[in-house]
Amino acid sequence: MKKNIRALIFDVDGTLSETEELHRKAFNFVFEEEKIEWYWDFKLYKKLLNVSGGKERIDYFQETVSTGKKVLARKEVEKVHQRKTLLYNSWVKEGILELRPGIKKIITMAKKKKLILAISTSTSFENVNSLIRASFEEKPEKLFHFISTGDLVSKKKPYPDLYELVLKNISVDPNHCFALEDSRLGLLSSKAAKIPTIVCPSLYNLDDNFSEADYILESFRFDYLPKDLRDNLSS
Ligand code: XBP
Ligand code: MG
Repeated sequence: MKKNIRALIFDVDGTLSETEELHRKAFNFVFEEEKIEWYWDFKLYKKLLNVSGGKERIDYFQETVSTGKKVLARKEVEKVHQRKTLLYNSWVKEGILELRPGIKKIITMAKKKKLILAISTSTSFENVNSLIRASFEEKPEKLFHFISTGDLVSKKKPYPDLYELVLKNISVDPNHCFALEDSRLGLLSSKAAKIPTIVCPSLYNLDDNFSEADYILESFRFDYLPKDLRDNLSS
């Protein structure tokens, strides 16, 4: 029997768009500006992505990966992260990022079918806003019924809080939703909220373990989507 899908819940970083290289560039830019002697290369950043949220990532780096000594106090972490967010947003507004192939079509078709669309992301509303405006020329609130962002919860992914906040606000049974994710932390978060999840790994997550996923895709392009989702989008 065809699954009746009422809502699609999108992760942002790595799912809507391959954003992490731009986040990394922004972090490194600020470290250099502030004369902090850190440089996060691809390999190191991959490890740091085990922690979601930019500020949490800086803390994890200084407490665990780096010397184990805190170089930056809380206030300085806040300052670095604020500047990083400003830079990141200025680049996103210039149109540097593209949506991942297939994403625009899913969103456009789902809108036509009057499915409920929502967002669940560890990043900030500010970052979501710039990406959506640059990609759709629309306010995110016009496309998405509810936008669950890292600033609204105390526990980001892999905890279920961001997804549970979406479910509470859209009032849809998780079995009638699909979460779309790109990473193991994201998958653990959506599954902890009992939401069937489609994973299409992003650049940094190609070799992650996605055994709990309901579907693992090579691409978000229409032809690669699970039949249940294709049927709901087109019938
Ligand atoms: C991924 C993240 C984010 C970004 C940085 O979020 O962990 O932390 O790397 O974001 P998701 P901030 O996949 O849930 O969208 O620096 O704004 O915290
Ligand atoms: Mg992600």
